[in-house]
Amino acid sequence: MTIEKKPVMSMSEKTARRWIAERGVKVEDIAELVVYLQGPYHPNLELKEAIDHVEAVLRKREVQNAVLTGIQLDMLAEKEMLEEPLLSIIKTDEGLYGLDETIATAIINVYGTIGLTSYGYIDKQKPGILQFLNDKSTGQVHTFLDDIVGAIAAAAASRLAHRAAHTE
Ligand SMILES: [Ca+2]
Repeated sequence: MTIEKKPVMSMSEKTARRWIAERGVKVEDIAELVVYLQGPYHPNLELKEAIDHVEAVLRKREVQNAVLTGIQLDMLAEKEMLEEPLLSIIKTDEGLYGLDETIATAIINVYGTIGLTSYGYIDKQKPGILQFLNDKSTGQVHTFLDDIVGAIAAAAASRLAHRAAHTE
């Protein structure tokens, strides 16, 4: 009898990955942001390598906690299941709220503060999937998810840059 050994994915990781997908974001979309950030420094960077770094970021418990918390609040706001004044603040993505960015910072900090610059940069440029998440005309609420996606990309970019610096 052979015992098949598979890496066990925790409930947190499974749910975080499922929710990200259900909210319209693919791992490839986040990896494309990593290529956007690191492409200028690593011209041979392929999407597949960027995907590996995104996957590694998603395996971190701190990241899963941030994803679960942020997306949960987005979903509850979308279903109008939060109480005022928080409902309006999150639904309208009020500029001075700021806790969406605080949660994103928790993700970036897993790989040190170096990711902050990248996060700030794509948050301004809003390339690719970030543009979709900021499109208010869909009726969906992505107040937390846009920052979470940007932060996962920035963290994956930091990880990639760090690895590259140690192998070149
Ligand atoms: Ca936001």
